[in-house]
Amino acid sequence: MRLAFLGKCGAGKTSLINGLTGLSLPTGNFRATTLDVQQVRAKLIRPSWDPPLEVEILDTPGFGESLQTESTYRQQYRDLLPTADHVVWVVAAHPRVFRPDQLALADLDHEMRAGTSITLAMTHADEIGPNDWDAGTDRPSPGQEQALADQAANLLQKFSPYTSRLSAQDVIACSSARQWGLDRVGQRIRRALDQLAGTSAEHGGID
Ligand SMILES: Nc1nc2c(ncn2[C@@H]2O[C@H](COP(=O)(O)OP(=O)(O)OP(=O)(O)O)[C@@H](O)[C@H]2O)c(=O)[nH]1
Ligand SMILES: [Mg+2]
Repeated sequence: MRLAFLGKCGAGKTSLINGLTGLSLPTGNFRATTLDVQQVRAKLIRPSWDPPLEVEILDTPGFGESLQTESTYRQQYRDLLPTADHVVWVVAAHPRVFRPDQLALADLDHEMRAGTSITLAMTHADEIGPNDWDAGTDRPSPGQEQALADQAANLLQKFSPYTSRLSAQDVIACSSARQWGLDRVGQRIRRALDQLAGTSAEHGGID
């Protein structure tokens, strides 16, 4: 099974891959970091599943970084998307600008195969307003929980005109920095792959 991770530059694609697999692919703090498509075989360690599911992962350079990189990257996405069994679209929860995602999705949705579904991973959940992560329980504060629910609905509304592959259950909030919500992302991916493989088995736990 082949998973393609797409999203805006710096959205947290590589960090999420690392969190789901235990890999240590390079991430960057301020500058575009994944500059070429990276293809790696890895085991999904979230949620824990015996035996662990081995998948092929395509990490991609982020769109929206610059006018100079845009057309090259778009062509790379067009080339790889027909080969993907599932797409993890990574979007940071806190910014308010989704035009680059809309443009990319409008351009790329028809490149995906008919049976390919999308997980919308809403990363950086720890940074959404009111930015008061509950350090005691290591999870979003009640205010952040509300903001994440609102933002999930907002994202669904923003993305839905450009794809019919998304419903409310496909939008999953998570934080790679806090290792929160990653089991739910893994669970959603596995459900999609199970469906593709023609099984309805449910596996693993949810954090
Ligand atoms: N607070 C917080 N920081 C995160 C999270 N996910 C990623 N980051 C940080 O965001 C920055 C960018 O993360 P990357 O994983 O490199 O993002 P990317 O989408 O792969 O970036 P490109 O490869 O440049 O497109 C890094 O400093 C990460 O540590 C998160 O959930 N919460
Ligand atoms: Mg990256």
